[in-house]
Amino acid sequence: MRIVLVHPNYHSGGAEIAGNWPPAWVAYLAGHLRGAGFDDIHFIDAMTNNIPDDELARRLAELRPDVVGTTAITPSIYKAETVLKIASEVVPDALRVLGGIHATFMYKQVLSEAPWVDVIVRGEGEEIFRDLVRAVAEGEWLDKRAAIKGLAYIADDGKIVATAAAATIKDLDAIDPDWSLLEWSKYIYVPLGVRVAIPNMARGCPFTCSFCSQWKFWRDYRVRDPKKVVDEIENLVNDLKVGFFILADEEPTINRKKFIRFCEELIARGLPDKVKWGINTRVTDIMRDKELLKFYRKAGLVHISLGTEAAAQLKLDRFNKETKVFENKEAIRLLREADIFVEAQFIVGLDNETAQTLEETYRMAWDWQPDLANWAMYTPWPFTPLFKELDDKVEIFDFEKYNFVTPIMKPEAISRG
Ligand code: B12
Ligand code: SF4
Repeated sequence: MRIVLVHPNYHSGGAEIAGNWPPAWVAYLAGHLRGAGFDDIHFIDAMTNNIPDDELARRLAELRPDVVGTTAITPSIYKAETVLKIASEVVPDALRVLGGIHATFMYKQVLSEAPWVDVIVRGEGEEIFRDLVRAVAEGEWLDKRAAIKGLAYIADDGKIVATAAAATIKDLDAIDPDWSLLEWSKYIYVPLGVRVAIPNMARGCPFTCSFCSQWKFWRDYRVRDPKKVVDEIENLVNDLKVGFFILADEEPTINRKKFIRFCEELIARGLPDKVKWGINTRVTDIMRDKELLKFYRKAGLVHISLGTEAAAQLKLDRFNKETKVFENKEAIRLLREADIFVEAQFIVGLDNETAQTLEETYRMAWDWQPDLANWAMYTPWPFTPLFKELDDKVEIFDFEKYNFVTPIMKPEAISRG
């Protein structure tokens, strides 16, 4: 039973300037499959290796898989569909599987425009994919598919079927990721010149910011046992020579007790001398943990990306972001004082954006003095309530451009250049 996972060759600029990043989805799915007895797993990172379609076709034909799986965020959906189109041409007997956030919510559209996709895994992938692969191995895929939760596919009568949603994974500690499939010399974090990994400690987010896709995707908030996460990091450092990691988590700090345990465990094992790390988090957690910032730094935390989201309070309210402008400035000051590099994220280009609000945001960013200001174009994911609310203000429907770099909607008072 041979499984080939492919990361599609999509590029957008932005975060990629900091280096080549390893795909966590591959490590987590492969680890779980191995635990279930499937160990003939291969990985092709078409993104990092910039693999053209003809070369991908050649590699797939050579590997002759039974299952081909690929992933998609919204902007990479067409490239992911192409991966499976190529598979349908060169290894037509392999089952073609698509997972990830975009297809989870947009399965009807995806199956309509790419009917060669055999099945979509909706939501958190480990358990659903394991059940699916088992059914394929037993030769009972077609008979069993209606009974496997969390799938979408085109049934024999041509109708699109979505099976019941699968429960979220209750015991995240049962997942033992396998990072060994990756070609480690390729994943370098440019600012430090070291190998980089993206382990995942917490899934989900207890907040419901209206522009965000993540809380909807993972549903309930869960945190792994910090000791097990540090075991994983120790292996990444000692066996695979990783020198920097970011937690893949939306919100790693909201469970303060577990985050502190995580830091204590890193310190107890002497890891901060060998590996530095970064997280995304919220301003409110930084304010709550004022007294702990130096301790976090001692544990190796050197980079925090803050979802300040928008500098004007008006925008914050619109986003349901429970935070206040003055807190943003103070959080940045506290982090810099603790010697932690602060990246502040700003979203620009909302419908009420004007030349004046842009200027104000820029001045405020300058006043706050983060180490790095990250300017993202406001991007309404097509499956969020805000997308529907914006209605005809959304001008671009080519999802490949939904990458925070291209303006998707036109603010009323600004014209397209
Ligand atoms: C790490 C990361 C990156 C890394 C990517 C590393 C890599 N090679 O994968 C870097 C820094 C390069 C990056 C870049 C970008 N990113 Co990014 N990134 C993230 C981040 C922080 C974590 C993703 C992650 O690893 N999660 C952990 C894994 C385990 O979860 P997962 O990928 O969802 O996989 C699970 C399921 O989805 C499912 N699954 C996924 N794939 C498959 C496939 C199969 C076959 C199956 C069965 C199941 C399955 O099972 C997995 C296990 O449960 C998320 C935010 C977040 N906290 O999630 C944003 C996020 C994914 N990024 C996003 C975006 C928009 C981008 C950029 C376009 C931004 C930019 N311009 O820089 C680029 C695009 C780069 C590219 N070429 O694809 C958005 C996507 C939103 C959306 N609705 O599509 C997110 C959600 C951030 C956000 N604020 O909204 N990103
Ligand atoms: S806090 Fe962050 S991850 Fe959570 S819903 Fe808001 S933007 Fe999304």
